[in-house]
Amino acid sequence: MNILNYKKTFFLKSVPNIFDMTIKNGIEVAFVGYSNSGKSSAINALTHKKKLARFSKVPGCTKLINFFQVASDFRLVDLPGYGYAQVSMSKKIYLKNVIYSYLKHSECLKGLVFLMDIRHPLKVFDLNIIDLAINNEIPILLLLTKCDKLTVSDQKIQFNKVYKELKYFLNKIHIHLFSSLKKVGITELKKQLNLWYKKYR
Ligand SMILES: Nc1nc2c(ncn2[C@@H]2O[C@H](COP(=O)(O)OP(=O)(O)OP(=O)(O)O)[C@@H](O)[C@H]2O)c(=O)[nH]1
Ligand SMILES: [Mg+2]
Repeated sequence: MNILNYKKTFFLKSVPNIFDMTIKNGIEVAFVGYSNSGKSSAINALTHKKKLARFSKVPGCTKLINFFQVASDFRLVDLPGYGYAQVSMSKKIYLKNVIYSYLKHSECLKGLVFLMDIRHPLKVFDLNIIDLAINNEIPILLLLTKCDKLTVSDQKIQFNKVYKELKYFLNKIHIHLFSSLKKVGITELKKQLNLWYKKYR
């Protein structure tokens, strides 16, 4: 039975930093990944709303932590993307701190949806965040995004590469192909969110 109706999701609030978030109860699942990896598009695809999480052709657009309410006790969190080349070093460090402090200090975070462009997975900063999440016992759903950009055989090659690299963590990380454009992996994403919600509510 589908316990959550993602179509009912609405924008709740944006904050520059976790310490400005006043709601401290309920369950949160955060979407994290490089700038342009497809976080906002995934939230839009999941909720069947074209512009809920604003997405832009200009990467690096999302600078705030954006909260979306699916149910009174369940929120999706769109974290700022990291690693956008055009951003100054001081801004990069600032964004990294925003993301790290959210991951370390959110009392509501119960799962991480980790988005990586299937063509460029497991970059250094991705690996740092995976480490941080594992050390903080936050389970991860890894989505290899924009899979529509590769042939099926190249998708398999990339999937296997990531699978091998993360083989020691596969009890904590699930990996799926994903495309917001072609609606690949959305059922798996919903299933995982529903599981986390059921487990922690
Ligand atoms: N082909 C294809 N393009 C996609 C897909 N998902 C996102 N995109 C495109 O990739 C670009 C970035 O997508 P966003 O969803 O804004 O990425 P983001 O991770 O939210 O980026 P930041 O907010 O900068 O961190 C946009 O131009 C999207 O249209 C997909 O599944 N397939
Ligand atoms: Mg975004």
